[in-house]
Amino acid sequence: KAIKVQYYNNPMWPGEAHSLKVEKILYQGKSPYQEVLVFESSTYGKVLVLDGIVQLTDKDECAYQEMITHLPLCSIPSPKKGTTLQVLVIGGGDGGVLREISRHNSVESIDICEIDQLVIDICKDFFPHLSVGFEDPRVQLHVGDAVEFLRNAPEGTYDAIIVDSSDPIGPAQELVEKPFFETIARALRPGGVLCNQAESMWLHTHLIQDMLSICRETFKGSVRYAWTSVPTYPSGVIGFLLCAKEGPPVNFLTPINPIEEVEGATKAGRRSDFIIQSPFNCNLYVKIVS
Ligand code: AAT
Repeated sequence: KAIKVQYYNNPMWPGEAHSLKVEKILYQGKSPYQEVLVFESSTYGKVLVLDGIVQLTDKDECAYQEMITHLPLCSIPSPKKGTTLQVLVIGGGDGGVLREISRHNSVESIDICEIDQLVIDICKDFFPHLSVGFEDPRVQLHVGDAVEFLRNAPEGTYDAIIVDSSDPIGPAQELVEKPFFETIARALRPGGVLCNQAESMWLHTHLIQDMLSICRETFKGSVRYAWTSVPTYPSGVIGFLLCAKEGPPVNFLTPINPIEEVEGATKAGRRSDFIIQSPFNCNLYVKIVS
């Protein structure tokens, strides 16, 4: 039996589809926001699907979670003394990004704003090696819409904001629009950084170009596009928009803040050693528009 995910009637990838062989359907349900499906695949382990789109699989989640987390966190200077960095995660209800942030001991607090309680609960049942991220005592969970959360966030608070959100059809629609980026810039402290899930350069060139120009207007520091390979995402590639707010300069090209393991923080996490060893050594940065 095969399950059709990322089917070809989706305007995000017209004319393309992706199939995974299903061993067993483990959960099927509906929240007020989206359809939630978990199945055991024959080659990628368990798979989380929202509204027919793969969000993560056991086998390749590491590449995505590590890149979206360590690209921004390794790009900001480590505080001279103590743990002072304030980080915000948007989306990411599976907990994988929290798991990766928890490896940085320069981080003092981690807010997460996820819209869908069902995603959080289901991942606790089926993806414990990701939801382990919620066990970090620095994590503060806010269940709600990120647009609303950021509108009310105090100005100049966060050192890093990571937008681990779904594609812009459904509850994440407003998360690619200019007003959203403006509220992010407002919530960052000078020199603070944003890392935003930014789709595939093979499929979404226009969306990426629009996001890049919005970000170049909104963030006066550097704005870069990076990508990594995630075989179960459409076209096998996913990108990230990296933006720095005006302030102490950030260039995103050289890692300056190491990943200092926090004792016992993520023991249950599974990681891809090869990426962790040198997140910036591979040819990550692709300039899409000049
Ligand atoms: N780390 C797994 C990858 C994801 S999960 C995206 C999460 O964003 C989902 O849990 C979804 O419920 C949440 N989300 C969507 N809209 C909002 C919103 N407005 N406010 C807060 N959270 C939201 C992303 C996979 C990317 C797939 C690329 N094709």
